[in-house]
Amino acid sequence: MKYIVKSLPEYFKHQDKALENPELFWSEIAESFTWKKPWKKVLTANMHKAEIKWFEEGQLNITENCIDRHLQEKGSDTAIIFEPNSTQEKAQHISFKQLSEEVNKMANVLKQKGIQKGDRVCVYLPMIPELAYTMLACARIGAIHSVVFAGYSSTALASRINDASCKMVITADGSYRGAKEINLKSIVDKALLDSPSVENVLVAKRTQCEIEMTSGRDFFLSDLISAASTVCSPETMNAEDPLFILYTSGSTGTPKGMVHTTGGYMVYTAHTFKNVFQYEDGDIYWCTADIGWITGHSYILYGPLLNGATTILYEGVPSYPDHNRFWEIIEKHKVNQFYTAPTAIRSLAKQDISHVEKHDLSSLKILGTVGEPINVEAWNWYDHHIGQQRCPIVDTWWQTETGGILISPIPFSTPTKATFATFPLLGIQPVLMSDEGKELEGNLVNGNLCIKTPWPGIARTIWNNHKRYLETYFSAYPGYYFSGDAALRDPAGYYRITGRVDDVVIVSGHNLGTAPIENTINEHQIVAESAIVGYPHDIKGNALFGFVTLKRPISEAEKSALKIAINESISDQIGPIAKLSKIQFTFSLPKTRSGKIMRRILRKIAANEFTNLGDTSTLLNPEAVQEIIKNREK
Ligand code: 6R9
Repeated sequence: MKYIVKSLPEYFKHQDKALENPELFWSEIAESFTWKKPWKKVLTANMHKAEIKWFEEGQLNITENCIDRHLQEKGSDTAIIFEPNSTQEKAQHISFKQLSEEVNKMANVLKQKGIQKGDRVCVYLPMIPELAYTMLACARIGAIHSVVFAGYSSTALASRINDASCKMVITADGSYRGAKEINLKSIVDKALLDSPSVENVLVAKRTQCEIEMTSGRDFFLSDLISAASTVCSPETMNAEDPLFILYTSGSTGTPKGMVHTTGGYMVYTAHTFKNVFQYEDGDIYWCTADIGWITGHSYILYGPLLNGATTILYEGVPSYPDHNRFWEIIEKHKVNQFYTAPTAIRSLAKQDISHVEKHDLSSLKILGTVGEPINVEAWNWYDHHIGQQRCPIVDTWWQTETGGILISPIPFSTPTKATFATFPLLGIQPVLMSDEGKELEGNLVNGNLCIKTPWPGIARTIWNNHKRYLETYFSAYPGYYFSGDAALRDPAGYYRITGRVDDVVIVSGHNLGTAPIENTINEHQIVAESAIVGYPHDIKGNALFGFVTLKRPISEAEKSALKIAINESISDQIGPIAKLSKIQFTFSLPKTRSGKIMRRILRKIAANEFTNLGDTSTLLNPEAVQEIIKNREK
C-alpha cells in the first residue's frame, strides 16, 4: 500500500500531496486492493448537501480483500486469535483458510434462509468468533449488517431492529462477561415482540443456558452450518453500496443509523490501520474494544484483516478473573500493538502495580488509546508502566461517523505529547471554528472541530434520514463536517480534543445521548421534568448526574425508592451503562426565558464548581440555582 509514513518529513510531504490532489492520492492507495471493476470517478462531493461518493462505478467485495486475497500466501497464518472469557478455556487460532471456510458456510446459511443483497441483518452477539463470521458473511452476500452491542436492553435492540427493518437477528443463547452470564436470547425474544420485520433468528450456542426457541422462526446455527458448503462466491458490490449500519447516540431520542459504504470504508480503514499501528507481517495486534462499537468494526475486524494482520478477539473484561488479565494476554500472545480506552487505563492504573510488573510486556511496540480525552495522569501511567517509555502512544481521535481515525500521531514519526492527538492523518483537513462560523487561523486557538474536505471513510448518510444527517453534521457550519467536539491547537499545530460541545456524554467510553435518558425518567408518573449532565469521574471519565423535579412532594423513603426505580427503568430501556450515578430531586430546574434548561449551569454544579457559573443573566429563575446548590447531592 502506498503512503505508509516512516518519518516526519515524509508525513509532511505526503500530506501536501494528499491535500493538493486528493483524487490522485486516494486512487493510488485504492489500487492496491482487489477490484472486480475499476472506478470511473474517484470523488464526487457536495459538502453543502452532504452528498459524498468515492470510487464511483468501481465494483468489489470487501471480503475478497479481507480473506481471499491472503489465502495463497497466508492461508495457514492466523487471522483471528479468540481469547475466551474464562482462563480455563483455550484460546483459538483461526487461520485465514479457516476464516474463509467459516465465512462462506455462514454466507450460505444466510442465503438459504432467504437473505439477499441489500437486506438488513441485525447482529446481537457476544465477542465470539461467530460475530466476525457473521459480519463477513453478510458482506460476502451483500447484506447490510447492523451490529447492536450485546449490552443493550431489549427496548434499545427493538428500536434499532425496527429502524432498519431487519429481516433476521443473529444472536447467541447467552454471553459471558467476567463472572456474569447473560441470557441474550431472552432479550432478543422480548425485543421481537415489537419487531415485526424479523423473519428468522439464528442462535449460536455459547453458554448452553436454557432458552426458548420459537418453532419455524428460530434455528441453531450449528444445525445449519454443518450442512453448508464452504464455497460461496462473493457478491459483486458497487463501491457506494452500504456495507453496514451502526447506531450512535444523538441529542434527540432516536439513535442515528450511520451508513458506511463499501469501497471508501475499505480503503480508509486499511490505510489508517497500517499507518497508525505500523503493522508488520507477523505482528500480533490487539484492540480491546467491543465489535459492537465502531472501533471494533474498523480496528478489530476490517482494518486488520484487510492488511492480512493477526487480530485478537477477546471475549471478556479487564477485571476478570482479576486485574492481571490484560497484561497476561499481552504476555501470552506476545502482543505488539495494544489499543484500548482511557477508561480501561484509569481503572487498571488504580490497581496494585504488581499486577503489571509480574508480566513480560517486552513484545509491545505501540500503544493506542481511543474513545474520549485521556487525562495526563493516565497517559503518563500508560507510557511509564505499560510502554516502559519505549512505546509511542497513539491518541487516536475519530467517531462512528468518520469510519476511521482522523487525528493521531504516526508512531516513530510524530513526536507524541501527553493528551494530544497531534496531527491529522494523511488527507484529513481539520479546522477550528469560532461560534460565529469563522475558521480560526494560526496556532494557540480553541474552537469547534470541523473537517473541511471529504475523506473516503466518512459515513454517507443516516439510514432513512438524510435530512437528519445534513442537519446534524453539515448545517452548523455549512460546507464543513462538524464533529460535535471542541479542540485546541498548540503552538506546534498539534490538536488536543477537549470534549463534546453537544448533549452527548461519554461514560466509560460509551456515547450516551442525554435526551433518551431524560425521556425514560420522565415516564415515571411522579416526575415532572429532568435534566441529565455529565460530571468528571475518576475511572469512567464522566458519570451521569440527574436533576429531577417532582409533581408533588414525597417522603425520604419514597425518594430512595424512586431513585432505584429510575435506574431500573434506564437499565431496562437503554442499558446498564446509562444508569445515573447521582440523582438530586429539586423544586425547579434553571431555565432560560425561552424555556430551555440551562445545562451549562447544571454541569458546573454537578462538577462542584459553584462560584464561576458564567452568564446567568438570561435565567428566568435564578433562585433554582441557589436551591440546587444548597441541597447539592453529595
Ligand atoms: C471512535 C469512537 C466519538 C466521540 C468523539 C469524541 C470522543 C474519541 C477520542 C475522543 C478525545 C480521543 N473521542 N476518541 N476524545 N480524544 N482520542 O470513539 O467513536 O463512539 O462514535 O465516539 O468520542 O468526543 O466525538 P464514537
